[in-house]
Amino acid sequence: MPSIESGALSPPPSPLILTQDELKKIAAYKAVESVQSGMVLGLGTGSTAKHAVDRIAELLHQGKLKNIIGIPTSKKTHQQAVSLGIPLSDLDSHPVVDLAIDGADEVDSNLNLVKGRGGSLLREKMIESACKKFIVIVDESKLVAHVGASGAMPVEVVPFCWKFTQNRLQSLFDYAGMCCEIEKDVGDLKTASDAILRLAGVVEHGMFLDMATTVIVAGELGITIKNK
Ligand code: ABF
Repeated sequence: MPSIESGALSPPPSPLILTQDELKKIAAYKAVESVQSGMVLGLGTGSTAKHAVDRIAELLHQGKLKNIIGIPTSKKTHQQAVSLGIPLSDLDSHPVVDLAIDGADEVDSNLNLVKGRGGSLLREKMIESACKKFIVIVDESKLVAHVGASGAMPVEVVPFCWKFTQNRLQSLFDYAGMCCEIEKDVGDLKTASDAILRLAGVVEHGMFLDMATTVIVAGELGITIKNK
């Protein structure tokens, strides 16, 4: 009877272990399947969104996508898109965006997001609040039980006396722990959002509440698509 021990049979293939970046690429490519010719696209920021921008450019150069206008969510994405030859514009010229594809730092079970640890939350939120459809692309490591579980909440403030503003944020929610206590201390995320935005000196924060229309999660067991 041939056996593995005898060398007659090859061992079963080891399960395919994908790297985090391969998972990000899978999620990104799946999202780009929703891109149609003629769309005005919000181009996201971060290592996951980078794959989506690369894929959009590839399809443009293959002639499989035409007449795409990109609205970049950061200077880095702007540079990437220029280098790839994606035609670009801005919200002033295109106040309605057909589709935005972007990464996130956290996704909770209600599709609420934490974004902005890459430092581009204001542009991201402006563009993604102007889009008809917002697809978020993540690997499974970004899934959290509640917003703020994996780290600090990004808050963009004006440079003028930023330490003063930081201290007010700290006292508002014991800021260092805000992320984990937010739903207990203030009842709900919207209340916390309003409280942060009322502070003079705050420009915007990294909670993207009720904004994602679809979240594509790539994990070791496959792709999960969550729709609002
Ligand atoms: C961006 O993607 C930011 O909002 C967020 O911080 C970042 C996540 O980056 P990555 O995809 O590299 O994890 O949209």
